[in-house]
Amino acid sequence: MLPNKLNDMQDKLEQIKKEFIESIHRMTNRAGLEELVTKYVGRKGILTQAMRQVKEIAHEERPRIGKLANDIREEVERMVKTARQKFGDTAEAVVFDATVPGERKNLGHVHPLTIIQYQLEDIFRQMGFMVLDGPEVESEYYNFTALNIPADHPARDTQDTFWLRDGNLLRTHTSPVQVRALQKHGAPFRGIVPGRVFRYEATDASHEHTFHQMEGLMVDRDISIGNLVAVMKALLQNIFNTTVDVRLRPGFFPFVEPGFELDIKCLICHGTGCPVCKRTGWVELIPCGLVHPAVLRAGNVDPEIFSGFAFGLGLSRLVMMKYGIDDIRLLMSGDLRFINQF
Ligand code: FA5
Repeated sequence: MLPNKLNDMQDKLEQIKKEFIESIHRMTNRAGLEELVTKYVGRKGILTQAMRQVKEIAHEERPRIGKLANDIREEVERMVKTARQKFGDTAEAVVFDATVPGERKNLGHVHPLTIIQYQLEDIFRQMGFMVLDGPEVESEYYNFTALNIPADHPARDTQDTFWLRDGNLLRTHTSPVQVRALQKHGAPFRGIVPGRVFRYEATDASHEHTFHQMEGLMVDRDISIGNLVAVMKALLQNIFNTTVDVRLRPGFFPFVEPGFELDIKCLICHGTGCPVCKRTGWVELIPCGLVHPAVLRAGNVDPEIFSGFAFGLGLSRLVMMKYGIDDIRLLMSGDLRFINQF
């Protein structure tokens, strides 16, 4: 081979090396790196082909140029190995680029009913109440009879009931858990029971067939209406963070004596009258009273020793008052335009 051809080959190899080094330094991801590897050391790669031409060089110069080509190839392979480690093992791996805008993940969030339920649970836990659950498919005994509502009692008619074929029913209120809890835990007892209840009734702005209540029960020695009022005040102050107008009036429930209705001034119309408060300016929120001795006895608690108070908060209505929701049916509608406002 002529000397200038020899120099050409040497220059060519040096040039290939220079270009490869520049390219690999600019590389930002694994996929690009693999393309570069194919371009230089693939079967038809630039360096591979140049190495084949080494055979054409004069015999005596071949070892020197051959060594140069091999050295370059080894260096290329070393650099590729280091780059592969940097970009990770898979072809998809990419380098972290802090300037790329983040991907917005569509996370779910807690339903307004659950927000208030959790808030109530916190308030009551601080006052030493346990949080309980109870069955939604309930027996007639726990839903009515144990609560001092015998089969022929007209109070059964005030809670229109979904009866099941087997004689059980969908619980019409959370009160059945009062007796279940006393039977299980005995007295003294403090507990709340948030949960879903069902009534076979026509729906309107403040009535649903499926809605949420939260039962509260405190049984101990010398429990009075004073304890009941103090706990109701703590509940309302914590939820509303401000004073709200309430009124306490007599109410009849066979499982309390005396019984009350605690109403809150409607926070939708501020007392002027609207469909939610049926134009009265007041919303029935927390029926309550002192636990009837018959209920304590059903729970195996001696009414001569213990007394207690109970309440049945209309949780769905509380949520409506808290957030200014003017139709209860929105709560369970599943409409994301509504849900996403919370
Ligand atoms: C009861 O369910 C009694 N168990 C409450 C109770 C417990 C009284 C403990 C005394 C001691 P009432 O049927 O009034 O009572 O319902 C309680 C609350 O649930 C009502 O004040 C109201 O806020 C809510 N409520 C009742 N019916 C519906 C309905 N269809 N849709 C939405 N909320 C309702």
